[in-house]
Amino acid sequence: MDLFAMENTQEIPFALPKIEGYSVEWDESLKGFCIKVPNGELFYSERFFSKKISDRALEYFLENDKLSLDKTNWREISDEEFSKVEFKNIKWKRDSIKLYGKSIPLPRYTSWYGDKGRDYTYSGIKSAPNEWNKGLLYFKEQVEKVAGSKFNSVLMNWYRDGKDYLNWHADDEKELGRNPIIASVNFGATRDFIIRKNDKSQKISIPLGHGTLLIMKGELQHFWQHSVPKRANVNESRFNLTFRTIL
Ligand SMILES: O=C(O)CCC(=O)C(=O)O
Repeated sequence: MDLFAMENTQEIPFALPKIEGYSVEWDESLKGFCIKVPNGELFYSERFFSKKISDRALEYFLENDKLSLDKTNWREISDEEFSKVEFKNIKWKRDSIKLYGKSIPLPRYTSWYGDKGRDYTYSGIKSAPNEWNKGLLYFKEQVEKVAGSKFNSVLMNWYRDGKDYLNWHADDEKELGRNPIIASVNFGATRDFIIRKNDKSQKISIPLGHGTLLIMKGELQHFWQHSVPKRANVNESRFNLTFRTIL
């Protein structure tokens, strides 16, 4: 018996607007909440992955040829030093976006994995996928069982601490199809994942913690945006994996 998994309670750990169009149901077999919001659906499992697996994930993502996992302050490593570190399992990189003719580095590291040929473009950055590895395939297979969908790619985000963030956007690129199912897996520091209606009339703050799975589906990407805002009190790294299907 996995004692950590039993920490799943049936009390949803975040607030939903108390208005029409919302409903929550605990699914005992999936150990998570099926949530209906206006024009969209979510699935939330707070401790989908055990503590043991989640702790191993943190090591796995950071194993490298130079720096000690627990003693390194990743915020203090310059981009040049970072580019010389060879990570054993994940090919982390710092992308830049073009804004008003200027090249601006993203406030986080990213990495893209997937089936051959499943290139993906977001924020003007075109990424050819790295080849799947054992660890990522393990996570993919676990979330596919719950999502009821097969994924062929994953976008990884590494937020070094609360100063790293992600701006408002929707995952509405045409390669993802009309109503994409997107499975978000999270390890490390808990961060608030905020979703808001496109007209800003409704907002939900969803804590994504060590081992949490969140699935977004239905029409959500057409009617809602999401973001991960800065949090001054967060000093630890957080890793997010969003599994997707590129058509
Ligand atoms: O870090 C997260 O929870 C969100 C990631 C995300 O929305 C994205 O990469 O598009």
